[in-house]
Amino acid sequence: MKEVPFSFDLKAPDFVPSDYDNHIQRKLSNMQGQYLDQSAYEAMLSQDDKLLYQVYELKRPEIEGELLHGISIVHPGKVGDEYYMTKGHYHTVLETAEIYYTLKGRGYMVMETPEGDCAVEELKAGSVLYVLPRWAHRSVNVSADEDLVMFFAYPGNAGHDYGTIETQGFRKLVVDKDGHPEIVDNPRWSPPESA
Ligand code: S6P
Ligand code: ZN
Repeated sequence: MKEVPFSFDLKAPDFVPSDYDNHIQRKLSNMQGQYLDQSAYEAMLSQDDKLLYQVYELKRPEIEGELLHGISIVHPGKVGDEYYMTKGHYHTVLETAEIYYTLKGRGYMVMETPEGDCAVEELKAGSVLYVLPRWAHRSVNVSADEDLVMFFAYPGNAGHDYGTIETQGFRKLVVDKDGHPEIVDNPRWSPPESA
């Protein structure tokens, strides 16, 4: 890990960092139970375990004063009518924010809080999204043929809670309706156990 200030490049067209420590690849098989259309999911998986998104991370100590950062790339595609998306998560330390800068592509960030608020923000090249503390977040690529590429940064101590979303899902889904993205209620959303 670097012990002096450093810089790296993000260059079009793919924006893969010139320097990184960790490359995460999430496939269809990693998204079990996350897509609404389970039979479309099973049918796709029986054909091919497609790569849905990738994350390139630069390693930093996972402590309060540091910023974890890198690039996420969500590929274009759909499972049934639902666009390719990230798993989505809360930060384990709920009171930690995150900032995203969209470098390429078109999509939405689906967000919600444990208190029941939800928000969906558009992502497009050049836009900066500030995810407030307490908001779970999932990015969705709505382009038919282009990657959604974003730079992200968040506090080193944030951690990831995937389990809450795996269990209850997000309140809102982004689906293709006649060739256009539409934000709809998730019919399978279930309230947190404590509610
Ligand atoms: C981490 C940050 C991103 C995501 C990435 C993949 O706090 O929000 O780096 O990890 O977009 O999403 P997910 O939900 O699979 O971690
Ligand atoms: Zn996050």
